Amino acid sequence: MLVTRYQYNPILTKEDIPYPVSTVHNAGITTYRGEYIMLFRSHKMNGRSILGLARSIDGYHWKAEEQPFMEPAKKGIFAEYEEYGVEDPRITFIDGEYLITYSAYSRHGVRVGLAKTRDWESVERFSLITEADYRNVVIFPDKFNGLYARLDRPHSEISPWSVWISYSPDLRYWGDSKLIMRPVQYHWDEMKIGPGAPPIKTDKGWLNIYHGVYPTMDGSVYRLGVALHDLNDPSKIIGVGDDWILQPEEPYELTGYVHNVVFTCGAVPENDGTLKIYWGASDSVMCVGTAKTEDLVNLCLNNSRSAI
Ligand code: BMA
Repeated sequence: MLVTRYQYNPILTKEDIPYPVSTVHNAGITTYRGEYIMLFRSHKMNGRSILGLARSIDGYHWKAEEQPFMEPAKKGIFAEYEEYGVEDPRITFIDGEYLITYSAYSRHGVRVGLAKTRDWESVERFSLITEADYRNVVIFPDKFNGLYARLDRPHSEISPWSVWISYSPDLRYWGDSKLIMRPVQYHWDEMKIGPGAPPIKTDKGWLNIYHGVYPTMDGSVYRLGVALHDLNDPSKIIGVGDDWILQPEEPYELTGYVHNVVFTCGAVPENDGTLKIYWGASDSVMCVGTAKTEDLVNLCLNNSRSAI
């Protein structure tokens, strides 16, 4: 088994949140001044999503803040595009700032917003960095030839939903987009794939933990897999692990608001060569597990399927 579940999962549920919510799921993760920070999504009782903040000393025991961290904006351009909610945040630390990318839902579709914080007290919206319809933007924590790079997942009517890469000089204007990874037919990720955790640097390449979806007679099954990108040119994929690394198996993953879902928005590399991988289970609760980074890299190198 590549990912070992924490024995006391789930680690954060709606019962732990001081304000009324019906779920706690799909959280971005980072560290700040010796603490772990979790930016989690919650459905309010009207079914629209907000983002809450929780802190932890060890990555396993969490305490949620008294108030939500980000709710749909009330004015300006962001208000128009966040009307239906803010969802699925990812966090990247680069140049002294934490970048938060999140899905912004509105009557115009789903696009991705970028907000910034330095201290996890205040947050500033920076730009809406995609048009509709996009989700799952993860920004690399390094630049390449002076440019920021991101993976994302546009929606398409005529092609299975796939992973693309784009670049930016300033985080606002993005271009040189290219499709780099597609679902594989009659495979666990055949229906659609999307970036999960912001890429993690290893000595063999950038580790990309992504989600893949398979359609069944009983609905979709969300699993996690891994791909390895070239260290200097992240548009080059060295290998994509043929097998999933995590699938819904525990009761809280098999049943809940949306059954059969494990969905990651973040992982934390530790000094001992392990990763703490965080995932939302059944769009209802938050979970954590550990994996050896080397094992995940080896899956991409030694048991690989084609990227395109
Ligand atoms: C996706 C997104 C995720 C969610 C998943 C399973 O399309 O909406 O936020 O976890 O479906 O419901």
